[in-house]
Order: sequence, then structure tokens, then C-alpha cells
Amino acid sequence: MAWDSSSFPEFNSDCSSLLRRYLSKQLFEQLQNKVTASGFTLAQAINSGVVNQDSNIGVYAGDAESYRLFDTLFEPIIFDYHGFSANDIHRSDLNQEHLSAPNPDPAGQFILSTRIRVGRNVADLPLGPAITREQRNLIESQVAASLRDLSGELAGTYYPLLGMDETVRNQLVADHFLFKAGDRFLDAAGLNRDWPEGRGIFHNREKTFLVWVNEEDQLRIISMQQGGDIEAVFSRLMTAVKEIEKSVAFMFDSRLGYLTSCPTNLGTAMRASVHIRLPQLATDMTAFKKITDAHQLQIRGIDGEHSESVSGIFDISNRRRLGVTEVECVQDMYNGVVALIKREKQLE
Ligand code: ADP
Ligand code: DAR
Repeated sequence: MAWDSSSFPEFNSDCSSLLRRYLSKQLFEQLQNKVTASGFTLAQAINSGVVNQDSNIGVYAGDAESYRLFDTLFEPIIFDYHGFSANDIHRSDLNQEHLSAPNPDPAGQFILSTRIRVGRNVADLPLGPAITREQRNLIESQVAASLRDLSGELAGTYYPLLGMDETVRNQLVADHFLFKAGDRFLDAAGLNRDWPEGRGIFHNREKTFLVWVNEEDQLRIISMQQGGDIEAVFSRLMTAVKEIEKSVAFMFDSRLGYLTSCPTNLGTAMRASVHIRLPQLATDMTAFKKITDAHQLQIRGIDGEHSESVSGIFDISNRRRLGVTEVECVQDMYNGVVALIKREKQLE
């Protein structure tokens, strides 16, 4: 559904996005003629949430300036989602030695796999929604070159999406290694322009270390493996992030941390998740959500965001990403998973 961006958008009565909650007609009129240096407008920032009325958030930034120029819209959304106010300052802790998270399921009865990812964007360029085709291709070539220099466990190969065999691509997606194509939320945010050019995936032979290039963010740096050895997954990721940052300058703000196209990923841009089998709790989602809410966890389906759980298997991850450190993100997830497993055992 296209909308006439010269007038205040209409929202369905059942639209519950943060965009709808915080974009008043007055604010729309105050911001609608503002344009960032890379040409990004309010209409572009909110288009996804207007076109997709089932959005949870509904806004995307086109560049670092968006967070300043449209701050009267972004700040209330940031506070609502992260509990992070104008006086708060984000803190980083990328030191894997600070995490204490011994495998909560050494027998492998519940946790199928662990995955921890961070989003990163390249400094001094626009974000995905406002980037040009040339800038996106430049990022692909620069990032692929820096990844080729990785050694040891992180050594691997970059595979451009352009020209990738469709069977290979579908299998990577099915195996949870690669992003889906054609996400309508990203599409309406301008993140799928020129698809699949400039997009790709880097991974090591074991597929325990992967980097998505130019999807929702310009890098999604991912560590993952079967089982619940959360410390090993986190350690691999922290080593990789620090290694890549030696050759790629990341977009960073002293207050908001690492900047991302979606405000839900600001700060650490980290999502630490387990795929976990909880068949008893699956029969009582009220009790399930009481535990995940208490530990600030997010429940996703087994194919990631906007998907369903299958056979009592859920994707459980930290919800907070800004105003908490990387170690605290993983600790949030760990503490919640320990509580979920304890309750599941009581219900058995
Ligand atoms: P992101 O985590 O990057 O925001 P999604 O939620 O869409 O993106 O997940 C991306 C892919 O990663 C999906 O295929 C999802 O099933 C997979 N995934 C997420 N967490 C895990 C996990 N703990 N184990 C295996 N695959 C996972
Ligand atoms: N689907 C959009 C974005 C929500 C957060 N997830 C991201 N950034 N992948 C929405 O507004 O629901």
C-alpha cells in the first residue's frame, strides 16, 4: 500500500507500532520537510511502518544524522523500547573474560544451538536505507577484503548473493545461516534496493563464524554452534569483532553506541539467542511469557523474526541492546534460559 507522504499517514485501529504511538500530526508537520545531508527524509524513515501496519516499531534511520534531525520521533521510541533516556550514556564491554555463563544444558536435553550476533555499519557513510548503489558496492568490496585477511578459526570465504545458485541460497537460509530475501519491512525501508547486488555472506568452513554483508545493517557479525556453550560462542564473536574493527571503522556514537538502521539494534546491536526445546512451557504461553518478561527476553520462532515456533522449539534472546554492555546482553539471555530450563524440568 503506497501512501501520499505529503499528508499525515492513516493508521489502522489495530496498528500498535511505536511509530503510531509517537508520531503525532503536529510532529509530522514539524519534521516532514527536514532532509539529512544524504537526502534522507521523514517519509523514508516512517514508510515501512505506514506500509506495514503490523510493524512493532515502524521506523528506520537512513544515516547517523537521522537520529539527530528526527530526534523528536526517534528519542521517545528509543526510550520506549530500551528504557534509555536522553541523560543515559551507552557503555561497551567486549571482554569475553567478563562473562560467566557455564553451559546451562551440558546434557543437550533442551538447547539445540546458540547464536550471538552484532550489527555494524561503516563509519562516514549513510546507513542502508539511504546508501547509494555505488556506496553499497564499495562496502561489499572493502568488507570482503578485510574478511579475507582473517586467520585461524575465523578464516573463510565470501560468497556474493549476485550469481549464487538458488538451491545453495535456499539451503543456507533453511539451515539458519543466511538472511531471507524479500523481507517486506526491509523492502519498505529501502533496504532491498538493487537486490541482490552488493549483498553476500562470509563464513568459515564449519559455519560457526559468519558475516552477512549489506542486509539490514552493512555487517551482521555472527558466531553460532550446536549446543549451549554460550561462553565459546561469545568468545569467538568478541575476537572476530575486535579483529575486523582493526581494518573497518564502524559507525559509533558516544551516547547511542554502535549505530544501526533500526533503533531496536542501537548500542551493542547484539542479539544473543538459543534455539531451545521447551514442550511443557509451550503449552502455557502465559507462564512462559511471565519468565521471559521477568528476564527481558524476546521470543521468536525457529526461522527468526516474524516466524513461528515449531514442535516446542523457540528462539529465545535478550531484548535489551542499548544501555547494557555486550556482557550484560549475554548475561540477560543466560539468566533467562537458566530460569526457563528450571521451570521446564519442574513441569516434566
Ligand atoms: P537476527 O538475529 O540477525 O536479527 P533473525 O531473527 O531473522 O535475525 O534470525 C536470522 C537467522 O538466524 C534465522 O534463520 C534464525 O532461525 C537463525 N537463528 C537465530 N538464533 C539462532 C540460534 N540460536 N540457533 C540457530 N539459528 C538461529
Ligand atoms: N519488523 C520491523 C523491525 C522490528 C525490529 N527488528 C529488526 N530491526 N529486524 C518492525 O517494526 O516490526
